[in-house]
Amino acid sequence: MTSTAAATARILADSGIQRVFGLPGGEVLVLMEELRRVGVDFVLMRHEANAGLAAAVYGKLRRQPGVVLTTLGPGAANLMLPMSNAYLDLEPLLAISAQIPDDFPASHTHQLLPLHETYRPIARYVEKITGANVCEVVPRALASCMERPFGVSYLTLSAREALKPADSGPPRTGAAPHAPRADARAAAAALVKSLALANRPLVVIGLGIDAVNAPRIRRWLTEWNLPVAVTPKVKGIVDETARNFVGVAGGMAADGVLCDAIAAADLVVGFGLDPVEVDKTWHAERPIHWVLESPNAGGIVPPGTELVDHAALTDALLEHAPRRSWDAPFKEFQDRRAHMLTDRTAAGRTMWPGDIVEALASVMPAETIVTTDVGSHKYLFGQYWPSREPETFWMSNGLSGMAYGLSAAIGAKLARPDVPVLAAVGDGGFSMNAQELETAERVGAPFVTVVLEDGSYSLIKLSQAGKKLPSYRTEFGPIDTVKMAEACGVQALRTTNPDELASAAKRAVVERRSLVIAVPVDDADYVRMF
Ligand SMILES: Cc1ncc(C[n+]2csc(CCOP(=O)(O)OP(=O)(O)O)c2C)c(N)n1
Repeated sequence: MTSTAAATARILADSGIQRVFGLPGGEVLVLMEELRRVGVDFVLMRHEANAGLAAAVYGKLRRQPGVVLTTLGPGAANLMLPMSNAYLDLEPLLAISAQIPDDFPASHTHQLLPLHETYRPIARYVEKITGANVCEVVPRALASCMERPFGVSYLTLSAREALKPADSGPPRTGAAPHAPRADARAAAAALVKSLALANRPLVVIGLGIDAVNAPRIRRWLTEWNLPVAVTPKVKGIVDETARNFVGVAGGMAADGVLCDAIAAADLVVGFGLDPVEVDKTWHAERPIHWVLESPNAGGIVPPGTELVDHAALTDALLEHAPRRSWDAPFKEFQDRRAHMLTDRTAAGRTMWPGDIVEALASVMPAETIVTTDVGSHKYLFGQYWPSREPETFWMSNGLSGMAYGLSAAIGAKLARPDVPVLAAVGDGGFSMNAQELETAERVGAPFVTVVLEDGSYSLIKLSQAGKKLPSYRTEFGPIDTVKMAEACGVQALRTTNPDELASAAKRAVVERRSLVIAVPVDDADYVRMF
């Protein structure tokens, strides 16, 4: 007899899932044991939210759903953050939790929550695993996560059901039919025609892009010498050190410059552009030539837009020669953007934030995966980290939830063990989940963490000032970052010198070990960048 837990584990293993992230309770121990038996590693983390965030990054990098497993009640409740993040940041996440068995008496209310009802609005597939349906619902949940745009599935399995015999049956994939697609050649011809009329075209690439298409899109942009901006979560899809790169549009530092650039464009091509990342309204006000191959977050397709296969479209575009040439039409905006990083007029006494980015970028290899937490430092790195390769920059942006940076770094390092990983986090976010540094050490996922220490939730403090409110309860007392890291078994140092920052980071990468570098910053320095 195969138990329902064993069948669940077998289906996950047969689907290529090698790791499940989570934090257990008594109700999931049988499933955990079955996972162990089929060779699926359980990545034990110190908070379910962190486990879910790490799982989704791990999964997306491996082109499969990330899987997080929690207990019922409080463990399941802690899934709200990562499931919301995966929902709004379009990351593939299968969340599995325990639940009170259906046949418990109605008087049993301890830890009973309406979990399916709670998560149904953000999970596209919600189901209870039973012995009768396990061979159908687990494959279907996995497949649903991978339907573009990626998203969330949620399954519950009670401890009692886990032990019941599973009906055998060939797993059904439950793959969704493809949405109808426009003719790629016709779509290419229409875009070529629009571009022929444009004096200042700007291609804005967004989260609806598949990284596998990066080489052909880069080739088209280069051959046509087209100005290009990206939204934060696809940083690296184009080489940000290239001449035609205009900047990162979507609420990062220098956003005013990017908004001005978009306003100055006479043609905006939204290549996989998903407004879920944009905290302004230009996407609704500007006419946009949409080039989408899957719906945007929330299943939205702008009226009149036909979906088109990006690979076929770009191949068709490459058959056309540009009908005109553009000579850096956004140079003024590119110069303004660059100036904001280097203009130290009235800089504070601590390390200039721009120097932190430059020092690290000068030593970290191009393939380094950078993760950020949420706050002023995200705006800084999101705009100015010079991403050079696809899938090398990870932030929470659709949701913008703190506690992402370290969790994402763990998921990224486990998915790409040969690539250096750098987490840039604020001292507020760091204190939310620094304990995961111990997880990283224990599971063999070393990375470099830079903690920008300003003693405040600076983005919120700056927002208070912007609203002419007094600074109130946005500053906190010091927790020694170095001691905190050391308490988790990770070496750490504090520096005020960019050269020392660069050489320490480089040494840690060469020696393949974790290092935490605390860098005091003055939050006032951010002001002129935003
Ligand atoms: C979970 C969560 N809680 C609150 C917020 C609101 N918030 C956005 S940025 C920020 C400040 C973060 O402070 P810190 O991590 O020190 O980064 P800094 O802004 O100083 O760079 C806060 C509280 C959020 N985005 N996510």
